[in-house]
Amino acid sequence: MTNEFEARLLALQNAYHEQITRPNKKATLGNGVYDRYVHPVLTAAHAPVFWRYDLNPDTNPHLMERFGINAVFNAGAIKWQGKYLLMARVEGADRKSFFAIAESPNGIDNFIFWNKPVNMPETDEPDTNIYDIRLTEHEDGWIYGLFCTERRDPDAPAYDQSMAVAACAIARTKDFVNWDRLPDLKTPSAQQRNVVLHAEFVNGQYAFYTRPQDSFINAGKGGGIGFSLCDDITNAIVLHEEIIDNKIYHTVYEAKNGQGPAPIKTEQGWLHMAHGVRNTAAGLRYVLYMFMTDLNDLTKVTHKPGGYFIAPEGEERIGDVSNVVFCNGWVKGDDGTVYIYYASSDSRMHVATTTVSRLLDYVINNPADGFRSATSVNTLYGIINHNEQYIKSQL
Ligand code: M1P
Repeated sequence: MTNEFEARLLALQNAYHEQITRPNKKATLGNGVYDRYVHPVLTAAHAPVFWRYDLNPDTNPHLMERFGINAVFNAGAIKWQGKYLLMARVEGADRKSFFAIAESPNGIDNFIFWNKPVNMPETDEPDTNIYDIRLTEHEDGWIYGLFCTERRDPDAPAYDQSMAVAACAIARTKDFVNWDRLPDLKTPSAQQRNVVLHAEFVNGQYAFYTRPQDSFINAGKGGGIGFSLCDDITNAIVLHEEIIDNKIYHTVYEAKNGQGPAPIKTEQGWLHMAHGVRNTAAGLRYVLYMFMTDLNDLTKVTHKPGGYFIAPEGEERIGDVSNVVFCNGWVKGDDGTVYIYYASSDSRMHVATTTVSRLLDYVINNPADGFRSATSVNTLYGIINHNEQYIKSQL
């Protein structure tokens, strides 16, 4: 081993160590609904040195990176055995994504990847790319991971190497190391992404949030967040998708939307996080929004504040796919704290913290979208008049 090799190895190990030990702290002020944090919680730089480098000086005398990690984003989340786990979409320099689990003792910093990425079994139809897992601890006793499996469209002409088919893959585990892969979900729609399993049985059946779409990128005539039931998750077929939250003209979810993680149960309803997409001259803009569904009728949206809950801000706005925030994982702590894990610009993971009671206040009391400029002004007049009366009452 040369001095140069040794020095380089030490520098790489120090850089990695700095990432996994850096304390995180709340950003100042915030909006009262949630707190952002100063540092991302998981990035490509969190990938262990022994994933990226051959550490043997005989076979890698220049200590070259042998396997580049491009990005770490769109993570499923769960609290398991007292630890906060993120099951991240790790994307190599070769553009292929896979899953790897990182754990933290407190949910806001010190995330460290387990030694090996997840070795996800395949069906008879191999996956070209897998991503965006949603973890659900189901009342049947299994922990399910529903994720997107992408394969080249079998009908694509040779000249088109982009046409793809997205479908919902289903796997389940009890330890996050050994996974059973079940057949992909079958639905009436041509393609599916952003499919999520509800944690409870509904009328004795498994319940899915779906996102029907006509083609790989565009929701087309499909779109909206669908709701479907099926008897057997080991051969999951749904015959009907009821759209519970549609895309709507001139909103932040005009072009498409998708359920985030599985909804959180509260005494007042199910809290949902979702992403909404609109088109701009600079490309698609992805933001997060929230709504609540009825405790007993999951197809009924009872509350939905207008606009976005989180939009990309500052450095979050820049990355491989800029102007994107995406959330497919959150954790509710026993004390009511909610850890919202969101990715920015398909590049890195962040956390925002809040509580169930703040989210309920937000969802119930923040004004709904009136869908027109005049209704927005009307809403604002209501707030201003209310404040005028309050200020007068204090004089
Ligand atoms: O690039 C932004 C996101 O695009 C897709 O999401 P959706 O299906 O809602 O358009 C996914 O590829 C997602 O992973 C990605 O973050």
